[in-house]
Amino acid sequence: MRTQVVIIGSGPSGLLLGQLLTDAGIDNIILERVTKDYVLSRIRAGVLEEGMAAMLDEAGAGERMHREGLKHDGFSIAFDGGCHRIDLHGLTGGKRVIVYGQTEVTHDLMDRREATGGVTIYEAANVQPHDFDGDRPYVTYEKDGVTHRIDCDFIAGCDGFHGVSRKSVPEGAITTYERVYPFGWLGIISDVEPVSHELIYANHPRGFALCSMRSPTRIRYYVQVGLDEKIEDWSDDRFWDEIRRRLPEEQAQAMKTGPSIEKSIAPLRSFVAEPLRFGRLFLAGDAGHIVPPTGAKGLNLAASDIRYLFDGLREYYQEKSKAGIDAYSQRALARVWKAERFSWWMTKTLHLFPDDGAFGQKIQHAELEYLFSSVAAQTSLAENYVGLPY
Ligand code: RFL
Ligand code: PHB
Repeated sequence: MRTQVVIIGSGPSGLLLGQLLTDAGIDNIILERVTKDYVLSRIRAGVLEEGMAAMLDEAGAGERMHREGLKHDGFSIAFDGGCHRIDLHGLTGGKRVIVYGQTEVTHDLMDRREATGGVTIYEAANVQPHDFDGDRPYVTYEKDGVTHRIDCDFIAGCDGFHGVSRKSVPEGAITTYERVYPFGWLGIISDVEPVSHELIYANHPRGFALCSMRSPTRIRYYVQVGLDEKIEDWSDDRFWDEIRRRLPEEQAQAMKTGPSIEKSIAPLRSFVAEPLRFGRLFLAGDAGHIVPPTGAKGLNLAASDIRYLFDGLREYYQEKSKAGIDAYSQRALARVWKAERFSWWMTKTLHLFPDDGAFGQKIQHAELEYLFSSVAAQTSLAENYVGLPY
Protein backbone atom coordinates (compact mmCIF):
# COMPACT_ATOMS: atom_id res chain seq x y z
CA MET A 1 0.00 0.00 0.00
CA ARG A 2 1.12 3.58 -0.62
CA THR A 3 -0.17 6.97 0.51
CA GLN A 4 1.27 10.45 0.88
CA VAL A 5 0.85 10.92 4.65
CA VAL A 6 0.32 8.18 7.25
CA ILE A 7 -1.35 9.58 10.36
CA ILE A 8 -0.96 7.55 13.55
CA GLY A 9 -3.89 8.14 15.91
CA SER A 10 -7.53 9.08 15.38
CA GLY A 11 -7.90 11.64 18.17
CA PRO A 12 -8.66 15.30 17.44
CA SER A 13 -5.11 15.99 16.07
CA GLY A 14 -5.10 13.09 13.64
CA LEU A 15 -8.68 13.64 12.48
CA LEU A 16 -8.23 17.37 11.95
CA LEU A 17 -5.00 16.89 9.99
CA GLY A 18 -6.54 14.07 7.96
CA GLN A 19 -9.54 16.18 6.97
CA LEU A 20 -7.54 19.25 5.97
CA LEU A 21 -5.21 17.04 3.87
CA THR A 22 -8.13 15.19 2.24
CA ASP A 23 -9.83 18.50 1.37
CA ALA A 24 -6.55 19.72 -0.17
CA GLY A 25 -6.32 16.58 -2.32
CA ILE A 26 -3.43 15.06 -0.32
CA ASP A 27 -3.84 11.29 0.25
CA ASN A 28 -3.67 10.07 3.81
CA ILE A 29 -4.48 7.01 5.90
CA ILE A 30 -5.20 7.08 9.64
CA LEU A 31 -4.08 4.10 11.74
CA GLU A 32 -5.89 3.83 15.09
CA ARG A 33 -5.04 1.28 17.79
CA VAL A 34 -8.54 0.94 19.29
CA THR A 35 -12.14 0.83 17.99
CA LYS A 36 -14.15 3.85 16.88
CA ASP A 37 -16.53 3.37 19.83
CA TYR A 38 -13.65 3.31 22.28
CA VAL A 39 -12.26 6.59 20.90
CA LEU A 40 -15.73 8.12 21.22
CA SER A 41 -16.18 6.90 24.79
CA ARG A 42 -13.30 9.02 26.11
CA ILE A 43 -14.42 12.06 28.09
CA ARG A 44 -11.85 14.85 27.97
CA ALA A 45 -11.70 18.55 27.22
CA GLY A 46 -14.61 20.95 26.95
CA VAL A 47 -13.46 24.49 26.08
CA LEU A 48 -12.59 25.54 22.50
CA GLU A 49 -10.71 28.68 21.54
CA GLU A 50 -12.02 30.63 18.54
CA GLY A 51 -8.88 29.59 16.59
CA MET A 52 -9.77 25.93 17.03
CA ALA A 53 -13.41 26.59 16.12
CA ALA A 54 -12.21 28.25 12.90
CA MET A 55 -10.16 25.17 12.07
CA LEU A 56 -13.20 22.93 12.56
CA ASP A 57 -15.05 25.20 10.14
CA GLU A 58 -12.16 24.95 7.66
CA ALA A 59 -12.37 21.14 7.94
CA GLY A 60 -16.12 21.32 7.21
CA ALA A 61 -16.93 19.95 10.68
CA GLY A 62 -18.09 23.06 12.54
CA GLU A 63 -21.81 23.11 11.83
CA ARG A 64 -23.06 21.27 14.94
CA MET A 65 -20.53 23.11 17.15
CA HIS A 66 -22.08 26.44 16.08
CA ARG A 67 -25.58 25.07 16.68
CA GLU A 68 -25.07 23.28 20.00
CA GLY A 69 -21.88 24.80 21.44
CA LEU A 70 -22.30 27.35 24.25
CA LYS A 71 -20.58 30.71 23.73
CA HIS A 72 -19.03 31.93 26.98
CA ASP A 73 -18.05 35.57 27.47
CA GLY A 74 -16.43 35.05 30.86
CA PHE A 75 -15.80 32.73 33.80
CA SER A 76 -15.47 33.16 37.56
CA ILE A 77 -12.84 32.42 40.16
CA ALA A 78 -14.25 31.56 43.60
CA PHE A 79 -11.96 32.46 46.47
CA ASP A 80 -12.34 33.34 50.14
CA GLY A 81 -16.15 33.14 50.07
CA GLY A 82 -16.58 35.39 47.00
CA CYS A 83 -16.89 34.85 43.26
CA HIS A 84 -14.85 37.12 40.94
CA ARG A 85 -15.80 37.29 37.27
CA ILE A 86 -13.17 37.49 34.51
CA ASP A 87 -14.82 39.33 31.62
CA LEU A 88 -13.15 37.54 28.70
CA HIS A 89 -15.19 39.39 26.09
CA GLY A 90 -14.64 42.87 27.52
CA LEU A 91 -10.95 42.37 28.33
CA THR A 92 -9.98 40.91 24.94
CA GLY A 93 -11.86 43.26 22.61
CA GLY A 94 -14.70 40.86 21.84
CA LYS A 95 -13.24 37.35 22.02
CA ARG A 96 -14.99 34.43 23.72
CA VAL A 97 -14.66 30.64 24.11
CA ILE A 98 -17.03 27.87 23.05
CA VAL A 99 -18.02 25.11 25.47
CA TYR A 100 -18.37 21.98 23.32
CA GLY A 101 -17.06 18.58 24.40
CA GLN A 102 -14.05 16.90 22.80
CA THR A 103 -16.23 13.81 22.28
CA GLU A 104 -18.52 15.87 20.04
CA VAL A 105 -15.55 17.37 18.15
CA THR A 106 -14.23 13.86 17.51
CA HIS A 107 -17.68 12.65 16.43
CA ASP A 108 -18.12 15.53 13.96
CA LEU A 109 -14.64 15.00 12.47
CA MET A 110 -15.24 11.24 12.12
CA ASP A 111 -18.59 11.86 10.38
CA ARG A 112 -16.96 14.29 7.98
CA ARG A 113 -14.12 11.85 7.25
CA GLU A 114 -16.63 9.14 6.43
CA ALA A 115 -18.65 11.49 4.21
CA THR A 116 -15.55 12.50 2.22
CA GLY A 117 -14.23 8.96 1.75
CA GLY A 118 -11.22 9.24 4.11
CA VAL A 119 -9.66 5.93 5.18
CA THR A 120 -9.23 5.06 8.86
CA ILE A 121 -8.00 1.62 9.88
CA TYR A 122 -9.24 0.91 13.41
CA GLU A 123 -7.78 -1.79 15.68
CA ALA A 124 -4.41 -1.51 13.94
CA ALA A 125 -2.05 -3.35 16.32
CA ASN A 126 1.71 -2.90 16.71
CA VAL A 127 1.85 0.23 14.56
CA GLN A 128 5.49 1.06 13.92
CA PRO A 129 7.06 3.95 11.95
CA HIS A 130 10.26 3.06 10.02
CA ASP A 131 13.09 4.84 8.16
CA PHE A 132 11.77 8.34 8.83
CA ASP A 133 15.34 9.67 8.87
CA GLY A 134 15.57 8.88 5.12
CA ASP A 135 13.50 9.75 2.03
CA ARG A 136 11.35 6.60 2.01
CA PRO A 137 9.62 6.16 5.32
CA TYR A 138 7.02 3.45 5.86
CA VAL A 139 4.71 2.26 8.60
CA THR A 140 3.89 -1.33 9.52
CA TYR A 141 0.89 -2.58 11.50
CA GLU A 142 -1.00 -5.77 12.19
CA LYS A 143 -4.67 -6.30 11.54
CA ASP A 144 -6.44 -9.60 12.18
CA GLY A 145 -3.08 -11.31 12.59
CA VAL A 146 -1.70 -10.12 9.21
CA THR A 147 1.21 -7.64 8.97
CA HIS A 148 0.73 -4.74 6.53
CA ARG A 149 3.11 -2.10 5.21
CA ILE A 150 2.24 1.42 4.01
CA ASP A 151 4.90 3.38 2.13
CA CYS A 152 4.56 7.15 2.38
CA ASP A 153 6.23 10.56 2.11
CA PHE A 154 5.58 11.64 5.71
CA ILE A 155 4.39 10.21 9.03
CA ALA A 156 2.32 12.34 11.43
CA GLY A 157 2.54 11.08 15.02
CA CYS A 158 -0.85 12.11 16.43
CA ASP A 159 -1.04 9.18 18.85
CA GLY A 160 -1.21 10.95 22.20
CA PHE A 161 1.11 10.86 25.19
CA HIS A 162 1.36 7.03 25.36
CA GLY A 163 1.65 6.51 21.60
CA VAL A 164 4.41 4.81 19.63
CA SER A 165 5.61 7.80 17.56
CA ARG A 166 7.60 9.69 20.20
CA LYS A 167 8.95 6.38 21.56
CA SER A 168 10.31 5.51 18.08
CA VAL A 169 12.69 8.47 18.07
CA PRO A 170 16.28 7.59 19.12
CA GLU A 171 16.85 8.78 22.70
CA GLY A 172 19.74 11.10 21.82
CA ALA A 173 17.63 13.02 19.28
CA ILE A 174 14.95 14.19 21.70
CA THR A 175 14.93 16.34 24.84
CA THR A 176 11.98 16.20 27.24
CA TYR A 177 10.87 18.62 29.94
CA GLU A 178 8.43 17.43 32.59
CA ARG A 179 6.62 18.39 35.78
CA VAL A 180 4.27 15.97 37.51
CA TYR A 181 1.85 17.55 40.00
CA PRO A 182 1.20 15.99 43.42
CA PHE A 183 -2.57 15.60 42.83
CA GLY A 184 -5.18 14.62 40.25
CA TRP A 185 -8.68 15.70 39.19
CA LEU A 186 -11.69 13.58 40.04
CA GLY A 187 -14.32 14.43 37.42
CA ILE A 188 -17.97 13.51 37.05
CA ILE A 189 -20.68 14.02 34.46
CA SER A 190 -24.31 14.22 35.55
CA ASP A 191 -27.54 15.24 33.84
CA VAL A 192 -28.44 18.21 36.02
CA GLU A 193 -28.63 21.94 35.36
CA PRO A 194 -25.24 23.72 35.80
CA VAL A 195 -24.86 25.77 39.00
CA SER A 196 -23.95 28.81 36.88
CA HIS A 197 -24.25 29.59 33.16
CA GLU A 198 -20.47 30.23 33.13
CA LEU A 199 -17.55 28.13 34.44
CA ILE A 200 -16.43 28.54 38.06
CA TYR A 201 -12.82 27.74 39.06
CA ALA A 202 -12.50 27.55 42.87
CA ASN A 203 -9.43 27.97 45.09
CA HIS A 204 -10.31 26.58 48.53
CA PRO A 205 -8.31 25.42 51.58
CA ARG A 206 -9.68 21.89 50.94
CA GLY A 207 -8.40 22.00 47.35
CA PHE A 208 -9.33 23.13 43.84
CA ALA A 209 -12.78 22.62 42.29
CA LEU A 210 -14.18 23.36 38.82
CA CYS A 211 -17.80 23.61 37.72
CA SER A 212 -17.98 23.17 33.95
CA MET A 213 -20.69 21.83 31.68
CA ARG A 214 -21.43 20.06 28.43
CA SER A 215 -24.90 21.53 27.80
CA PRO A 216 -27.61 23.47 29.69
CA THR A 217 -28.71 20.12 31.16
CA ARG A 218 -25.39 18.29 31.64
CA ILE A 219 -22.60 19.23 34.08
CA ARG A 220 -18.90 18.35 34.12
CA TYR A 221 -17.51 19.05 37.61
CA TYR A 222 -14.09 18.29 39.08
CA VAL A 223 -12.39 18.30 42.50
CA GLN A 224 -8.66 18.12 43.25
CA VAL A 225 -7.80 14.79 44.93
CA GLY A 226 -4.62 13.15 46.26
CA LEU A 227 -2.77 10.78 43.93
CA ASP A 228 -3.54 7.85 46.23
CA GLU A 229 -7.34 8.34 45.99
CA LYS A 230 -9.32 5.44 44.51
CA ILE A 231 -12.41 5.98 42.39
CA GLU A 232 -14.29 3.20 44.30
CA ASP A 233 -14.03 5.30 47.46
CA TRP A 234 -15.90 8.20 45.86
CA SER A 235 -19.64 7.63 45.98
CA ASP A 236 -21.75 10.26 44.22
CA ASP A 237 -22.82 11.61 47.62
CA ARG A 238 -19.22 12.01 48.73
CA PHE A 239 -18.40 13.91 45.52
CA TRP A 240 -21.38 16.28 45.87
CA ASP A 241 -20.60 16.95 49.54
CA GLU A 242 -16.97 17.70 48.74
CA ILE A 243 -17.59 20.05 45.81
CA ARG A 244 -20.22 21.99 47.77
CA ARG A 245 -17.74 22.50 50.61
CA ARG A 246 -15.26 24.05 48.16
CA LEU A 247 -17.71 26.61 46.71
CA PRO A 248 -19.04 29.89 48.14
CA GLU A 249 -22.26 29.56 50.17
CA GLU A 250 -24.49 30.92 47.39
CA GLN A 251 -23.30 28.41 44.76
CA ALA A 252 -23.20 25.53 47.27
CA GLN A 253 -26.85 26.18 48.17
CA ALA A 254 -27.92 26.50 44.53
CA MET A 255 -26.09 23.38 43.30
CA LYS A 256 -28.35 20.71 41.79
CA THR A 257 -27.17 17.14 42.26
CA GLY A 258 -27.97 13.83 40.59
CA PRO A 259 -26.50 10.43 39.75
CA SER A 260 -23.16 10.49 37.89
CA ILE A 261 -23.04 8.97 34.42
CA GLU A 262 -19.22 9.09 34.29
CA LYS A 263 -16.61 9.33 37.01
CA SER A 264 -12.82 9.14 36.63
CA ILE A 265 -9.54 10.42 38.07
CA ALA A 266 -6.90 12.02 35.81
CA PRO A 267 -3.33 12.85 36.87
CA LEU A 268 -1.92 16.33 36.08
CA ARG A 269 1.29 16.75 34.13
CA SER A 270 3.27 19.34 32.18
CA PHE A 271 5.46 17.81 29.45
CA VAL A 272 7.20 19.02 26.29
CA ALA A 273 9.32 17.06 23.80
CA GLU A 274 11.76 18.98 21.63
CA PRO A 275 11.98 19.07 18.68
CA LEU A 276 8.64 18.02 17.16
CA ARG A 277 10.16 16.87 13.86
CA PHE A 278 12.57 14.02 13.17
CA GLY A 279 13.27 13.81 9.44
CA ARG A 280 9.95 12.74 7.92
CA LEU A 281 8.20 12.08 11.25
CA PHE A 282 6.27 14.90 12.94
CA LEU A 283 4.78 14.86 16.44
CA ALA A 284 1.54 16.80 17.02
CA GLY A 285 -0.86 17.24 19.95
CA ASP A 286 -0.43 15.15 23.09
CA ALA A 287 2.24 13.03 21.37
CA GLY A 288 4.54 16.05 21.70
CA HIS A 289 3.29 17.86 24.79
CA ILE A 290 0.90 17.71 27.75
CA VAL A 291 -0.55 20.52 29.85
CA PRO A 292 -2.49 20.21 33.10
CA PRO A 293 -6.18 20.81 32.23
CA THR A 294 -6.54 23.92 34.44
CA GLY A 295 -6.09 26.34 31.53
CA ALA A 296 -8.23 24.24 29.12
CA LYS A 297 -5.40 24.27 26.59
CA GLY A 298 -4.63 20.60 25.68
CA LEU A 299 -7.11 20.23 22.86
CA ASN A 300 -6.53 23.77 21.62
CA LEU A 301 -2.77 23.17 21.35
CA ALA A 302 -3.46 20.09 19.24
CA ALA A 303 -5.33 22.40 16.85
CA SER A 304 -2.53 24.98 16.60
CA ASP A 305 0.06 22.24 15.94
CA ILE A 306 -2.13 20.99 13.10
CA ARG A 307 -2.46 24.53 11.73
CA TYR A 308 1.35 24.75 11.31
CA LEU A 309 1.80 21.14 10.19
CA PHE A 310 -0.99 21.24 7.62
CA ASP A 311 0.24 24.57 6.20
CA GLY A 312 3.74 23.07 5.89
CA LEU A 313 2.53 19.90 4.15
CA ARG A 314 0.23 21.84 1.81
CA GLU A 315 3.13 24.12 0.81
CA TYR A 316 5.31 21.04 0.21
CA TYR A 317 2.79 19.42 -2.14
CA GLN A 318 1.22 22.45 -3.80
CA GLU A 319 4.12 24.91 -3.94
CA LYS A 320 7.07 22.48 -3.86
CA SER A 321 8.44 24.40 -0.85
CA LYS A 322 9.97 22.82 2.24
CA ALA A 323 9.95 26.08 4.21
CA GLY A 324 6.76 25.27 6.14
CA ILE A 325 7.75 21.76 7.22
CA ASP A 326 11.23 23.00 8.12
CA ALA A 327 9.69 25.69 10.35
CA TYR A 328 7.03 23.38 11.89
CA SER A 329 8.76 22.41 15.11
CA GLN A 330 9.95 25.89 15.98
CA ARG A 331 6.59 27.56 15.18
CA ALA A 332 4.57 24.99 17.10
CA LEU A 333 6.88 24.97 20.13
CA ALA A 334 6.80 28.76 20.45
CA ARG A 335 3.04 28.59 21.02
CA VAL A 336 3.23 25.38 23.07
CA TRP A 337 5.60 26.91 25.64
CA LYS A 338 3.35 29.94 26.14
CA ALA A 339 0.40 27.62 26.82
CA GLU A 340 2.62 25.51 29.11
CA ARG A 341 3.46 28.63 31.09
CA PHE A 342 -0.18 29.68 31.33
CA SER A 343 -1.44 26.20 32.31
CA TRP A 344 1.29 25.91 34.96
CA TRP A 345 0.38 29.36 36.30
CA MET A 346 -3.37 28.57 36.49
CA THR A 347 -2.55 25.25 38.19
CA LYS A 348 -0.15 26.85 40.68
CA THR A 349 -2.53 29.69 41.49
CA LEU A 350 -5.69 27.66 41.99
CA HIS A 351 -4.65 24.35 43.62
CA LEU A 352 -3.69 23.40 47.14
CA PHE A 353 0.01 22.45 47.19
CA PRO A 354 0.39 20.79 50.61
CA ASP A 355 4.21 20.84 50.44
CA ASP A 356 4.39 24.59 49.80
CA GLY A 357 3.38 25.34 53.39
CA ALA A 358 2.18 28.61 54.83
CA PHE A 359 4.53 30.77 52.74
CA GLY A 360 3.24 29.21 49.52
CA GLN A 361 -0.36 29.83 50.59
CA LYS A 362 0.33 33.48 51.42
CA ILE A 363 1.92 34.02 48.00
CA GLN A 364 -1.05 32.33 46.32
CA HIS A 365 -3.50 34.58 48.18
CA ALA A 366 -1.48 37.66 47.23
CA GLU A 367 -1.47 36.51 43.60
CA LEU A 368 -5.28 36.17 43.58
CA GLU A 369 -5.91 39.44 45.42
CA TYR A 370 -3.63 41.21 42.95
CA LEU A 371 -5.49 39.56 40.06
CA PHE A 372 -8.92 40.70 41.32
CA SER A 373 -7.68 44.26 41.84
CA SER A 374 -5.73 44.71 38.59
CA VAL A 375 -7.26 45.12 35.14
CA ALA A 376 -3.76 44.52 33.69
CA ALA A 377 -3.50 41.12 35.43
CA GLN A 378 -7.04 40.17 34.39
CA THR A 379 -6.30 41.19 30.80
CA SER A 380 -3.24 38.94 30.75
CA LEU A 381 -5.29 36.02 32.10
CA ALA A 382 -8.11 36.69 29.61
CA GLU A 383 -5.90 36.92 26.53
CA ASN A 384 -4.22 33.62 27.38
CA TYR A 385 -7.52 31.90 28.23
CA VAL A 386 -9.22 32.82 24.94
CA GLY A 387 -6.05 31.68 23.14
CA LEU A 388 -2.95 33.44 21.85
CA PRO A 389 -2.84 34.08 18.09
CA TYR A 390 -1.53 31.30 15.83
P1 RFL B 1 -5.48 11.84 21.85
O1 RFL B 1 -6.83 12.39 22.01
O2 RFL B 1 -4.84 11.14 23.00
O3 RFL B 1 -5.54 10.84 20.61
C1 RFL B 1 -4.50 9.96 20.31
C2 RFL B 1 -5.07 8.78 19.54
O4 RFL B 1 -3.99 7.91 19.18
C3 RFL B 1 -4.35 6.58 19.45
N1 RFL B 1 -3.13 5.78 19.66
C4 RFL B 1 -2.59 4.98 18.73
N2 RFL B 1 -2.98 4.66 17.49
C5 RFL B 1 -2.21 3.79 16.81
N3 RFL B 1 -1.11 3.18 17.33
C6 RFL B 1 -0.68 3.47 18.57
N4 RFL B 1 0.40 2.89 19.07
C7 RFL B 1 -1.44 4.40 19.34
N5 RFL B 1 -1.32 4.91 20.58
C8 RFL B 1 -2.33 5.74 20.75
C9 RFL B 1 -5.23 6.66 20.68
O5 RFL B 1 -6.07 5.51 20.81
C10 RFL B 1 -6.01 7.93 20.39
O6 RFL B 1 -7.21 7.68 19.70
O7 RFL B 1 -4.43 12.94 21.38
P2 RFL B 1 -4.65 14.25 20.44
O8 RFL B 1 -5.41 13.90 19.20
O9 RFL B 1 -3.33 14.88 20.33
O10 RFL B 1 -5.64 15.20 21.26
C11 RFL B 1 -5.21 15.82 22.43
C12 RFL B 1 -6.36 15.93 23.42
O11 RFL B 1 -7.03 14.69 23.52
C13 RFL B 1 -5.84 16.32 24.80
O12 RFL B 1 -4.93 17.41 24.72
C14 RFL B 1 -6.91 16.75 25.77
O13 RFL B 1 -7.98 15.87 25.85
C15 RFL B 1 -6.22 16.84 27.14
N6 RFL B 1 -7.16 16.72 28.21
C16 RFL B 1 -7.87 17.81 28.52
N7 RFL B 1 -7.62 18.97 27.85
C17 RFL B 1 -8.32 20.06 28.13
O14 RFL B 1 -8.10 21.09 27.49
N8 RFL B 1 -9.30 20.03 29.12
C18 RFL B 1 -9.59 18.86 29.81
O15 RFL B 1 -10.46 18.82 30.66
C19 RFL B 1 -8.86 17.70 29.54
N9 RFL B 1 -9.09 16.55 30.20
C20 RFL B 1 -7.34 15.49 28.90
C21 RFL B 1 -8.34 15.43 29.90
C22 RFL B 1 -6.56 14.36 28.63
C23 RFL B 1 -6.72 13.16 29.32
N10 RFL B 1 -5.84 12.05 29.00
C24 RFL B 1 -4.83 12.18 27.96
C25 RFL B 1 -5.78 10.83 29.67
C26 RFL B 1 -8.55 14.24 30.58
C27 RFL B 1 -7.76 13.09 30.30
C28 RFL B 1 -8.08 11.85 31.09
C1 PHB C 1 -14.16 20.63 31.00
O1 PHB C 1 -15.30 21.07 30.75
O2 PHB C 1 -13.92 19.41 30.96
C2 PHB C 1 -13.08 21.57 31.36
C3 PHB C 1 -13.31 22.93 31.28
C4 PHB C 1 -12.29 23.81 31.63
C5 PHB C 1 -11.07 23.32 32.04
C6 PHB C 1 -10.84 21.96 32.10
C7 PHB C 1 -11.85 21.07 31.76
O3 PHB C 1 -10.10 24.20 32.40
